[in-house]
Amino acid sequence: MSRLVYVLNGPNLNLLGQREPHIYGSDTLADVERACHATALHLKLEVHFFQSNREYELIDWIHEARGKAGGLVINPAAFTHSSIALLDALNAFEAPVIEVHISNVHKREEFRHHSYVSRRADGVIVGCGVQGYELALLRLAKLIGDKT
Ligand code: CA2
Repeated sequence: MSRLVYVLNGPNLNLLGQREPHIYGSDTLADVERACHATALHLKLEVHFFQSNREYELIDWIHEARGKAGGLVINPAAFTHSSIALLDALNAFEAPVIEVHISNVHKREEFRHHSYVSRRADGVIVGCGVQGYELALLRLAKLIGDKT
């Protein structure tokens, strides 16, 4: 299986580290990307890291990952709770999907408790801060298997 992993980030995550540090911590998305590349190196994975505020761009990246990536990590941000289109795109992706949320969405408002993406995800990591991305890569490395 391909050791290429797409890491996708949804709307407003470009503001990470700049606002609401009590909820999302003080690391920026650039810090998260650096940490993902470092972890990927260790796990012999290759990471392609993306963020968009536009639903269609996230969908296009999921389509691009089809037949190419061995796994996908996604923090769909607010699209988690609203987007059937993202769910449909993920349903057309054949390899493992891990959903990540930096905050513990279950401790927050009721509308954050439901995720369309969780209907497709093979694993869900919530409330582990930005470390959730590294945990997701570790899980994908396990699912993809050892480098041969
Ligand atoms: O906890 C998460 O990772 C979320 O996916 C983050 C989303 C939120 O809508 C989900 O319910 C849970 C929000 C991302 C916005 O990120 C910001 C970061 C810093 C400042 C402002 C927004």
